[in-house]
Amino acid sequence: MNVSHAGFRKYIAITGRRNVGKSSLINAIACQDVAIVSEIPGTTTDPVYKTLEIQPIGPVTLIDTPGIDDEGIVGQKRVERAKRSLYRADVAILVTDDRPSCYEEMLMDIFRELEIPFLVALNKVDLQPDGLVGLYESYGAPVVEVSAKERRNIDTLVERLAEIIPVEEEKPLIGHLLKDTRTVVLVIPIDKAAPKGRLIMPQVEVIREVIDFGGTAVVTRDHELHDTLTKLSNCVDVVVTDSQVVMKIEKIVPKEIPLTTFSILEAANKGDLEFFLEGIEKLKLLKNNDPVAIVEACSHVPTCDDIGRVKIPRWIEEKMGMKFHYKFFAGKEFPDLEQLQDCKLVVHCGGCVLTRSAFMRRMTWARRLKIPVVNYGMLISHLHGILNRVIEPLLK
Ligand SMILES: Nc1nc2c(ncn2[C@@H]2O[C@H](COP(=O)(O)OP(=O)(O)O)[C@@H](O)[C@H]2O)c(=O)[nH]1
Ligand SMILES: [Mg+2]
Repeated sequence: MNVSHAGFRKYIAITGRRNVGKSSLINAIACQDVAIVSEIPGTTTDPVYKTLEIQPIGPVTLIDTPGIDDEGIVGQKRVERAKRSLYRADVAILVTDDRPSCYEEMLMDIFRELEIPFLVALNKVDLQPDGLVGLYESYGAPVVEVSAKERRNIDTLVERLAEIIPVEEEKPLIGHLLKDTRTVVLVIPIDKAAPKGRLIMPQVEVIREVIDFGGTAVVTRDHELHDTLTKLSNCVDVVVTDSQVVMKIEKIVPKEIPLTTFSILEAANKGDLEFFLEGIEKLKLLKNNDPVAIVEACSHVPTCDDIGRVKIPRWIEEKMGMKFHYKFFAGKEFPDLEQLQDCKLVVHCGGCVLTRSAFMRRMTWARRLKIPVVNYGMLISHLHGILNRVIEPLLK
């Protein structure tokens, strides 16, 4: 049985035509009246979120989506609205009480397109004629017969759901790069943008993992790196640097010593390295004045030499000879569909204030919107022509 690890809340979208029993099913799963159940079709007009804990899945948010067959909207608009309510979903339930119609087919197509695993809840089993199960199974979907009203088979439905929810494997951040010397050197420049008197999250996390793995972390500023490496007789497994000084560090670290950046460790740890590399490839397709979103997860006060607002646009102009139409976003909420719609690229910060799950959800969202994403650090390394060197240690 798949059990989600702590803190990773799963989003479950409950979809289907009007009046098939979506809201009733949410109530049955939650064992309480949370969604409005009514006999008048179309009561649920906007997605409604209900957060709870269900076993064996753990913390979940149930999304009660509006009926897909709403009369007011047709065609492409209908598809768009259905998709919109599904972008957050980790998994979906297609509720139905009848033979598959064009609406059920449309939803199954969307699930496949957005790569959302789903199952069919054949509801109102208390009223139903036989033979519907096979019809849905012929679409390759797992089917569970339930009665939301009588709370029949709900536990089986939840168990089947738990089986199809994708589980993210825990990956090490740096532990796997410890080799012979079990020593890493971390380069942390202390410039104007560095917070006073403390280290930032990715730095702390890397140090913590090195000692968890029984290794040694040597921490130094960029100015002292050369001396530090000499003192260690170059006997180190890897050097990890802040991306903002990577162009300078690359010249100091001898070629035989693996070099990477905090951003790359984070991207690899969150499973996004490949996705960001695709984003780097897509840079070639950008044209002058294309809209580009610069997205920062924390809302710090921008400094005069702010990385997102000043340095990155400047390096893009210097190295690519291009000026984009930048849209800046900051804060806990990822920009929504309208805000990102015409953007050709998202340049995202490392996301150190976000939990792993929150960050991955943003990347899933962007993937589904088909907007390429790069993170600050990887873009900086790419613009300075050293991305290959700094991703090399992670590709082994
Ligand atoms: N007989 C029967 N009726 C049900 C069942 N589940 C829901 N209903 C009824 O179907 C109607 C629509 O339910 P609702 O949950 O509002 O559907 P929604 O529009 O999909 O959210 C209500 O009258 C419910 O009481 C069931 O398992 N059996
Ligand atoms: Mg409803």
